[in-house]
Amino acid sequence: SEKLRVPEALTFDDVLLRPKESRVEPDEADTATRVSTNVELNVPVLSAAMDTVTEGDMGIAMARHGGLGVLHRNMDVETMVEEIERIKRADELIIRDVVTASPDQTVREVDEMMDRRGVSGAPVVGDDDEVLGIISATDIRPYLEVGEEDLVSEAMTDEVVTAPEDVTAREALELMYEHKIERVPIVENGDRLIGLVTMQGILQRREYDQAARDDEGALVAGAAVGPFELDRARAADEAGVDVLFIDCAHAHNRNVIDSSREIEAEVDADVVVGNIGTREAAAEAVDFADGVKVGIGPGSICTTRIVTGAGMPQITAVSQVADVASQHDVPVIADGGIRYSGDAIKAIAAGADAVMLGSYFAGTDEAPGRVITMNGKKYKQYRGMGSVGAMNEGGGERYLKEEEEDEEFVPEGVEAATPYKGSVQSELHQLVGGMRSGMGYVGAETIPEFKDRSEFVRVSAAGQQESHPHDVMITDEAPNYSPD
Ligand code: RVP
Repeated sequence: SEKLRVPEALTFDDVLLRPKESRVEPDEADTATRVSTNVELNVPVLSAAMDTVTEGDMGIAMARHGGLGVLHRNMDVETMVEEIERIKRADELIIRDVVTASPDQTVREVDEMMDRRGVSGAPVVGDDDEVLGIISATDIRPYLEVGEEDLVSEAMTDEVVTAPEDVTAREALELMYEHKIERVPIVENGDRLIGLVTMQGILQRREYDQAARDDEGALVAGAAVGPFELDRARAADEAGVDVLFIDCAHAHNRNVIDSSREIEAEVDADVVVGNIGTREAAAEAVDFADGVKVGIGPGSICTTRIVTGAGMPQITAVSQVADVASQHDVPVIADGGIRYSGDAIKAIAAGADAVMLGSYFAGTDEAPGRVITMNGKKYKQYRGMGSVGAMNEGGGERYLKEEEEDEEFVPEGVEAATPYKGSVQSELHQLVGGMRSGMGYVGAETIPEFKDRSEFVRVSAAGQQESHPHDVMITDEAPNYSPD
């Protein structure tokens, strides 16, 4: 029958990268990429918009290491705004939320306050925020025990070196060097305090030389919004989010596309539309979107394909969408199903510009939730946003229509536990390291070159078995491989 003349669709385990002549050492491979038309990353990796994966801590960690965290939307709009601001402020040169002292506090009061707020120095300001001096632990030390009731105005350093708002890190460092100081208050209109630059802050920024930053040097931030959540989209945009992700299990839906268009027209941030998995869906989305996200059912905690019978194996889905999106110069993100670094680089070979992962990062310290112990092993919770637990907390909209909200859920995800993994930094190191090595095997120095140059071979079941360690008993676990 016609109906049974069906096209084949492939996923990660069905293919391997064909090795090619190479002059590229893995550590020379450049992983810079675009996640959306206007936002660049230094590593092509995103953490999933899931309530057991990405909140502010993960967002900060991902951006510091060159990628992007996408905040989930199972939090109210105000909380999301705070989390976006937290990411944007994390590595700012100028601290805006400055801890200040007043001249008529006692030394003891200021000492306690600095302790409580975790700072080792504070500008001293008058009633109109004019800078009168600066007080640090060094100024306070001689007053301990004997002069604790003396006033700040006496103990502070009153010759203060300040700088204007447009100071660069280099200029601030020069001032600090010249005057042997560690803090420079930032002032406007002569002496009104508006911020503070610290030596500690500058050194911290320097540590993250791979960080993904916006034009002003702040970390990049991403956030998910429901396809009909115009208010959330506006609020996140105003808070300074760089990329908004329209978060929908099946974005190739008339209402979702129309509403996404409206959101795109209203915000300054880039808008990525997803998820999709076919050429036709891509053709609709690339018409207005700054990026498209691919994945119908590949997620580790996803039961969409089982429950609904619909889906698209991920390598085929990515390559179909990429065929269309590349003609419009719209970046593609491969979302879901990535277990190993090899899967991630295969997704890029299939045409993705970046990959999004949930389970890979859910067990790290930076993911929300606490560590649980079962049978002497450590785990963290990881659940689908279409699971009963997540939907009860507000994520349901991704998987069902609004009018169904009061009814019993038909979930499309499960709730699970995933091994505890420690810091996300070492996970990213393995993930990106493996991807670079993959670029080396294909002889490509950059992501665009790799997308062009890579070719797949088809793998049989026997070939697949050969790929994994076989006929041995693994004695020591590798940091980047565990048998499923
Ligand atoms: P994985 O990395 O395989 O764990 O997949 C993560 C992705 O799975 C998410 O980015 C999202 O697209 C998808 N997801 C999230 N919740 C569910 C679900 O409940 N079905 N699916």
